[in-house]
Amino acid sequence: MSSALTTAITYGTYDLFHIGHVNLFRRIKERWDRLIVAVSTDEFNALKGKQSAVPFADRIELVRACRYVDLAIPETCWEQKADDIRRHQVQAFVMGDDWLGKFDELKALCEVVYLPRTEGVSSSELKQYIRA
Ligand code: C2G
Repeated sequence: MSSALTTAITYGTYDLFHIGHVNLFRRIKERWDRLIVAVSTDEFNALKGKQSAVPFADRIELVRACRYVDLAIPETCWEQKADDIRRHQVQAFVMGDDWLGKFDELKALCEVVYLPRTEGVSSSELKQYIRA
């Protein structure tokens, strides 16, 4: 009896798509069968106080181009996570551990996992390097 496919979901801006993002996606796919990635729109980024260098239309296409990603959807607000988890029948909500504990309320709906960030790289560090 084959077990049903498992699905994980993660959320982010993914500005200047880099190895830290790819490491996260790859490690998620080592544990779950499908990965859904919700990419913050430019409007939601403004709510998060973030100005991304790369526009949403390109950021979501770059995420879609990643071999570990099965589906990419827009993230338009903080509150959509519970609906996304139900709609996509998600088994795990996964984030890097800079968010440790911040989404534990979702444990009522699915497994909540925080994975170690990749050290030494971030979109903001890349921006500073490019500006230098
Ligand atoms: N990340 C990582 N290692 C890095 C940089 C980022 O593992 N060196 C992870 C973060 O922990 C996060 C994801 O990559 O899980 C996306 O990071 P950002 O694009 O910075 O997204 P963020 O601003 O954290 O938005 O509703 C949740 C928000 O949309 C998260």
